Amino acid sequence: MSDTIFGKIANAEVEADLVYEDEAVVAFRDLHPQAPVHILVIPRKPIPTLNDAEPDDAELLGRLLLAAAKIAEQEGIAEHGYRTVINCNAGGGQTVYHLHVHLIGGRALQWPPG
Ligand code: D5M
Repeated sequence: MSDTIFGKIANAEVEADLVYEDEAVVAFRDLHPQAPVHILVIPRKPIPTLNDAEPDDAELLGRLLLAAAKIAEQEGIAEHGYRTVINCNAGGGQTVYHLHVHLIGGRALQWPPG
C-alpha cells in the first residue's frame, strides 16, 4: 500500500529531505516550496484523503498536528506564526492522494488563501 510518491517516501523507497520521523509520522520539505518553510507532514499509514480518515485514525490525526507544531518550533517559526493546511480532493487542490498536512511559514501569509 505505498502506491503514491508519499507512500514511497514513508517507506524509504524514495528519498526526501526529511525533517522529522517517528513510528507513525514522517515529515519532509516540499519539492515546490510556497514559502521559506514548507514542510509536508504525513502519516505512514496511506490514508488517501481526509474524507477517508476513520474514527480509529483520531489519534493519528492528532499526531500529525502535534508533529507540525514541534517542527514549527524546530524551524524557528512557531513564535511568529505559521499555517497548517490539508487540501482535500481536486476541488481543494489536492494532487497527491496520501493525506498530508502542509506546514507553511517564514513569510507573511495572506487570508483567505486562493
Ligand atoms: O500537495 C502536494 C505537494 O507535494 C505539492 O506542494 C508538491 C509536493 N510534492 C510532490 N512530490 C513531492 C516529492 N517527491 N517530495 C516532496 N514534495 C513533493 P497537494 O496538497 O496534494 O496539492
